[in-house]
Amino acid sequence: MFITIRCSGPAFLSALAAIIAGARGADACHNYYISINALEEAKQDEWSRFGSSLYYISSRKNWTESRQDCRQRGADLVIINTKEEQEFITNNLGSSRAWIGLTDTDEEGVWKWVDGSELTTKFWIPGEPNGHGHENCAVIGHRLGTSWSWADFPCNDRLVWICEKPLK
Ligand SMILES: [Ca+2]
Ligand SMILES: [Ca+2]
Repeated sequence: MFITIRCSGPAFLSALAAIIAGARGADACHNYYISINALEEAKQDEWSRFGSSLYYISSRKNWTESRQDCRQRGADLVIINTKEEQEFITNNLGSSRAWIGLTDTDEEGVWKWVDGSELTTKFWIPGEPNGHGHENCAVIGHRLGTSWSWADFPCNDRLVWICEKPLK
């Protein structure tokens, strides 16, 4: 069992999202007949660049474990500051939901990014966040009708996640 991905950047992220979503098969830039270990190894050092940051899309963990994974990589969960960054990520996420670095765990209803900054530019879908004290971590890629963007989810759900780190 093996995985080979002969592409990088957004194409790599698309391939990865397809794999995570359960795709099997091959195309021009990748073929994936996977063992989980091989997938983990393949992903280990695969970062994608956009603007002045590098991005990494992972397998599935809860929010806290996801953040730990990012920090072990010298990064943190993604902080989304602009519409363009939001679009870059949604375009590369495929059909997955993923944790982002946004939580209201410290104070219910007060959403903060993992760097401590307050939430200013928001991409909540209509009706979200709606989880009150039960949903304190934010995901990107949630769908509700025709809307597709952020929602609050229970922090212990196991989802893929997105790390971000500055280019050195
Ligand atoms: Ca909450
Ligand atoms: Ca919610």
